[in-house]
Amino acid sequence: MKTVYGRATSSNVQAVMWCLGELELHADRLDFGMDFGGLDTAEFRAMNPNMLVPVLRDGALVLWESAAIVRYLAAEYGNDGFWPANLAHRARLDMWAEWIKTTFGPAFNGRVFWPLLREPDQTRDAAALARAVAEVKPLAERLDARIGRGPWMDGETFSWADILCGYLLYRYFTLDFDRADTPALAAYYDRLCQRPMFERHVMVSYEPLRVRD
Ligand SMILES: N[C@@H](CCC(=O)N[C@@H](CS)C(=O)NCC(=O)O)C(=O)O
Repeated sequence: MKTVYGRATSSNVQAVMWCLGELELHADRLDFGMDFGGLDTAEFRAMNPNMLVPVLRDGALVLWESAAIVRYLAAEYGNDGFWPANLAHRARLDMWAEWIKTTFGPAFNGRVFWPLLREPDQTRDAAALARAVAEVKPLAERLDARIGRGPWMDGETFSWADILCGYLLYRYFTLDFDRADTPALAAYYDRLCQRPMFERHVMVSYEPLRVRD
């Protein structure tokens, strides 16, 4: 019995739900966070003292941090293609997953996506946003070069690394901002869009998150 605590509009919840879907694992997802609330309770804090989603409950095991959850699911339930047993092989993929989480994610999601969506035009720091947009470009170009012909991060095999590298790309490619020219990344995103579990769990409208002027 698996439960995911977290609203469907959270990109981190989306990564976990997408991973569960790819592994054909069922989980009940409960709406927690933002307008749904529920994070500042003793019960929730006992699961995640950070009061953030997602949280996964898998039997007696309770986990937070989306990337850690995805790695757990991949290791516990994935085959050798989804979660390569060879450590060096896996680490070469994992460094990109980590780079997305620590470098690309904060640069795009933190400094471009959220200001564009949540800060009213009148109060948004336009210069900071322009700098952030410029800073994302070389990062996207780096990812574009890494993906190359793909089709997946691990060549012919779709793996957990595609989830951790791909979960922000719906936002990245649908948000109205000045993107770098990245044909390989765009083709990779198109391939992700063909995956039913990406469509179901990641291609979720972020309009409910927008603050209107
Ligand atoms: N590093 C954490 C970040 C978790 C996080 O920031 N979660 C956000 C949603 S994406 C959250 O809980 N925000 C508060 C809310 O939704 O009310 C992870 O990857 O799980």
